Amino acid sequence: MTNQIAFTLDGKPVTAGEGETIWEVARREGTKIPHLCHVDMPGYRPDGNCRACMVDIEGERVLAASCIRKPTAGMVVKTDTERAQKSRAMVFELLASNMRPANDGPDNQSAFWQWASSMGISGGRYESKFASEDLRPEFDISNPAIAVNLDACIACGACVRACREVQVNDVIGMADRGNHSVPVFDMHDPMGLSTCVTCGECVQACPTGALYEKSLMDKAGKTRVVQEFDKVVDTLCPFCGVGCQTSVAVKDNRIVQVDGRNGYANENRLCVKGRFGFDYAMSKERLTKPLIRRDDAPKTGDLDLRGVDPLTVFREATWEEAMERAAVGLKKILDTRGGQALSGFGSAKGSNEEAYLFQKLVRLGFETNNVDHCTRLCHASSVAALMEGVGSGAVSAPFTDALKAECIIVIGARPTTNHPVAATYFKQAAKRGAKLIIMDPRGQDMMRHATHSLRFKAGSDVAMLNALLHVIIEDKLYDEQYIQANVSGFEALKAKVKDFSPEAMADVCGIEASVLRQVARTYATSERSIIFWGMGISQHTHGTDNARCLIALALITGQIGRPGTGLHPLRGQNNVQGASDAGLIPMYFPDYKSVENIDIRNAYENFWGQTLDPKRGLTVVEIIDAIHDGEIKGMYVMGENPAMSDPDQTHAREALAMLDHLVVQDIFLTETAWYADVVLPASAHAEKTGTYTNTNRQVQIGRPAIDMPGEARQDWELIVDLANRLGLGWNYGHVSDVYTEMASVMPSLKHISWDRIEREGSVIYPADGPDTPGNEIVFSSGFPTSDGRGRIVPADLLPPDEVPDAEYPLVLTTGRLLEHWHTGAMTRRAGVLDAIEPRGIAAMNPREIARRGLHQGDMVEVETRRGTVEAILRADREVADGMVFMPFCFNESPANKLTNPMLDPYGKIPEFKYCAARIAPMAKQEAAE
Ligand SMILES: Nc1nc2c(c(=O)[nH]1)N[C@H]1C(S)=C(S)[C@@H](COP(=O)(O)OP(=O)(O)OC[C@H]3O[C@@H](n4cnc5c(=O)[nH]c(N)nc54)[C@H](O)[C@@H]3O)O[C@H]1N2
Ligand SMILES: Nc1nc2c(c(=O)[nH]1)N[C@H]1C(S)=C(S)[C@@H](COP(=O)(O)OP(=O)(O)OC[C@H]3O[C@@H](n4cnc5c(=O)[nH]c(N)nc54)[C@H](O)[C@@H]3O)O[C@H]1N2
Ligand SMILES: [Mo]
Repeated sequence: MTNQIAFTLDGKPVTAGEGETIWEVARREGTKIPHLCHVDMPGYRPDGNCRACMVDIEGERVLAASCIRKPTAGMVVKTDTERAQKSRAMVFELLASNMRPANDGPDNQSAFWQWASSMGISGGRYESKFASEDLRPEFDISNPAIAVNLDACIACGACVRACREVQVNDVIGMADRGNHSVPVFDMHDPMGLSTCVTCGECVQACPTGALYEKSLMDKAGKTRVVQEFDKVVDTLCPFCGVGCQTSVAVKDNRIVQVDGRNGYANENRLCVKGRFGFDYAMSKERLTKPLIRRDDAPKTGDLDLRGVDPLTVFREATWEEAMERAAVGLKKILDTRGGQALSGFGSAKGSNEEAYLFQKLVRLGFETNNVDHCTRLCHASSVAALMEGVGSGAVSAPFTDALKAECIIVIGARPTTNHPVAATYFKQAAKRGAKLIIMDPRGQDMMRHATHSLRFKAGSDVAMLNALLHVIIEDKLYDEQYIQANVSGFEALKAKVKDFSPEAMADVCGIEASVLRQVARTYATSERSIIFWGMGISQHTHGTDNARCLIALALITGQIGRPGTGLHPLRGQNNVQGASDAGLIPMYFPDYKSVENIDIRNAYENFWGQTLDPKRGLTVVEIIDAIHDGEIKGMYVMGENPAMSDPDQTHAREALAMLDHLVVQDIFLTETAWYADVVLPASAHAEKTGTYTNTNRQVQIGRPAIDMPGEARQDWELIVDLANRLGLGWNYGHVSDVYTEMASVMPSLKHISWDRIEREGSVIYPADGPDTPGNEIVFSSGFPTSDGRGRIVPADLLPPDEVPDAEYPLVLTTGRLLEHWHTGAMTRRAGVLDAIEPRGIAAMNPREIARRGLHQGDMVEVETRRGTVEAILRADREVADGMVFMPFCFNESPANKLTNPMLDPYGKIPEFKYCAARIAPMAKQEAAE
C-alpha cells in the first residue's frame, strides 16, 4: 500500500494518497476551492501561480496555495476561514480589474466568472483598464476555430502547459513580464499563422475565456452568442481509432461545442477533428430523403456530379418505395443468379451492432460471404500476419503503454496527423526519457522528439527489419528462455536473416549499418520495448511480410505480454477493430471464426437458423474485379466510399457503373452514391446509440446528441428493414438487443454486457469477470494459437510491384492530412477543417521541385499508368527526394485515380504506398489580366 497521510480538512479527518495535493483531497471530499491556473484534468502540472485557491494551515503565518501544497501528517487545513475567503476574493477582484467586464464579452460563462459570481463578485475592485475603448487589445480571430481575446487573459499559463506539456506541440509561450505577461504563438504570430495545429487543448484549459471556441461566438469572435446549452451528452469522437471520449454540448439541436472527457484513451484530450470537426453532421448537404435514380440518368465510369443538381439524376421517393426498390433489385439478382452475384461493403464508421447486422444480412439475406469493409485497404495484411503469428489480430497492449516503455518504435505511421491524441503519449514518453525510434521514409513532426529517426527508402522495410533481426541474433540479444517456452520458427528465421547483415542491407534500405546495429540493440536490450505501426507497413504488396518481421522482433526478444511491451497496429477508423470483430470480413464469422470450418459453420447455421455459404467470400478489390468479370451484379454499400478510397479509381468506378443494382446508405451523396440506383439517407454518429471498439480493444458507448435531419433513418433500422423485405423476419426492439445477440456468440465480449458498457462507458476486452476490469495486456502466458506458441514466419526481400523507370521516374505515395478524413466525405463538409486544407495538393521536396524547374503553388499533373490528376504543388521538406505525396481526400485531385491495385497475396491489400509516377506542370492558362 502506498503511504496514506492523515490530516484534517475543515475539521474533518481525511487522508491523502502519495503525491496528492490539498486541493485534490478537497475535491475528492466534495469541498470546492476556487482554482484558475490549476487545470483540473489529468496530465496538468499544478503551477500555483494565481493564488485563487489559498487555504489556511494551522500554525502557518501565510496562506498556502492548495493546488501545489501537499499535506503532511496531522496538518490542520481550513478552506473556509475569513482570512482565506477574503484573500481569494481579493485575487478575483484584482484579476477582474485587469479584464474586460463580465457583462461585456464572451467570457461571462467562463470558469473565472462562474467562480467569481459564486463568491458574490461581479466586477473588478478598481476601475477596469478596459473602461476606455482604445485600451482594448485586439481580438485575434485568425485561427478558423479559436478566438483569442487577450483582454480576458490572467496570464495563468494554463494554455502554455496545455500546449507544451499535455499535447506537446510547443507553440504557445509566455512573452513579457509581470503584469504585461501574455501568451504568444510561436514568435508573436497571429494564432492562425503560427504552427498551431488547432487541437484546442488550450481552449479547454483556459479558465477565463481568453481562448474561446468561435462556434460559441458571434462572427467577430467578440461576443458569446451561445449563453447556455440545452444539453451536454457524453459520447465519442467519430473519427479515428483512438476512440476519444467527448462531451458534446447542444443548443437548438445543433452541436456547438465539443470537449474531451476523461476517457482511458484520451484523458480529456482531443485533436482538431474531434474538437472542431463536428459540424459535418449538421451540413446542409446531408441526405434527408430517399432517392431513386432516374431512368434516363446514365451510369458511366467517369461520372462527375460535382456542382450538378442531384435532382437531375435522382428523384425523391417515399421510404416505402425506396426500400422496396432496394430489396426487389437485390432479390431479383439473388433469384436469377444466386448469392454469388451479390456483395456488400459495410462500415467501420458505424457501430458494432450495425456491423454485426450488416454481415448477418449479407450471409443470410444475400446468401453469400461476399462482405468486406475498409479494413481490407487498411490493416488486412497486419491482421493476416498477426493471426498467423500470434493467433489474434488485435493489439497486445494499449497505446498508453508507451508511457511504461523504455523503447518505443513507431514505423510506417504518422501519429501526429493520424492518431494525434495517441501521439501526445508518445511525445510525453520521449520527453520523460523513453527512447523513441521512428522509421519512416517521410519526415514527421514527432522526429523532433526521437532518439533515432530512420528515413529509409520506401518499400524496403523487410531489408531494414531483417537487418535488425540479424544483429539481435548475431549479438545473441534474443531471449532464449522466452523462445524455448513460447516461440516456434526461430531456427528458420536464423537461417533466413543470416544474409541480411546491416552492411549488406545499408544500401538497400538507405540506413547506415552502424545505425541499424544501434537500433537493434536498443530495442532488444531495453527492459520494455513496444512497436507501433501503420499503413507504411501494411499497404504494400509485401505488407504481410513487413508485419511478419515486426512480429519476429517481438517474439525473439520476448518484448510482448508485459506492460510497456508488445505489438500495436494503430487501428484507423473509429470502429475498424469492432467491425472486424463483428464479422464484417469475407472469411470470418464474428471473432475471426473461419466460414470454411464445418463445425463453426454448423454452429452458426443452428444459431441463425439457415444454411450458409460454405466458401469464403471475395474481398474489396476482388469484388470490384468480379464486377468487371460479370460475376457480381448487385451491391449494398453502407458508410463506405469506394469510388474514392479504392485503388485504381477508374477501374473501381467503371465497376460501380456496371452493376445492375447498387444500394448506397450514407449520410451524404458521395462519389459512390453517384452510381447508386437507390440512396438511403442514414444516421450520423452524433445521432445514434451504439458501441464502438477502439484500437486499444475498448468497447465504448456512443450516444445521440442531435436529431437526424429530414426523413433520415437509423442505419441499423435500415439494415433490419432490408433484411425483412428479403424475408428474414428479424425483430429487434433496440440496439441493445442486437448487441446482446452478437455478444452471445463472441467469446471476446464475454462478461461485457450492454448494461455494463452503459454503466461504465468503456470496457476493455477480454474481461475475466462481469466486475473485473478488462485485460489491458494480453499474451502474458502464451498465445491463442493452436499450440499456444507464437510462430515466426521469415520474410524475404520483394520489391514493390511497380518501381520507377525512365518513363515514370518518381514514386507516388499516398496518405492523409491532419484535417481531412479519408475521402473527404465528412471533413470537406466540416467548416473549420475544410478552411484549413481547402484544395487538392501534391507535395514534393523543395529540392525535387527546384530540380524539375517547378514552383510551389503551380498547378501540376501527376500521372501514373492508371491516370492523370491535377493538383496544386506543395513544397514539403518531409517528402523524400524522388517522391510525390498525395492525400486521397480531394475529389478534384483524386489520388486513387493513380494508385496501383496490385494486392498482397495474404492480406489482399493494395499497394497504396508505392507506384511509379511522373509530374508535369499544367499548360499555363492565359493570364487573366
Ligand atoms: N487525419 C486523419 N487521421 C486518420 C485518417 C484520416 O483519413 N485522416 N484515417 C485513419 C485510418 S483508417 C488509418 S488506417 C490511419 C492511418 O494512419 P497511418 O498509418 O499513420 O497512415 P498514413 O499516413 O497513410 O501512412 C503512414 C506512414 O507510412 C509511411 N510510409 C510510406 N511508405 C512507407 C514504406 O515503404 N515503409 C514504411 N515503413 N513506411 C512508409 C508514410 O510516410 C506515412 O508517414 O489513420 C487514421 N487517422
Ligand atoms: N490512396 C489511398 N487510398 C486509401 C488509403 C491510403 O492510404 N491511400 N487508405 C485506405 C484506408 S486505411 C482506409 S480505412 C480506407 C477508407 O475508405 P472509406 O471507408 O471508403 O472512406 P471514408 O471516407 O471514411 O468513408 C466513410 C463513408 O461513410 C459515411 N459515413 C460516415 N458516418 C456514417 C454513418 O454513421 N452512417 C453511414 N451510413 N455512413 C456514414 C461517410 O459519409 C463516407 O461516405 O481508404 C483506403 N484508401
Ligand atoms: Mo484505415
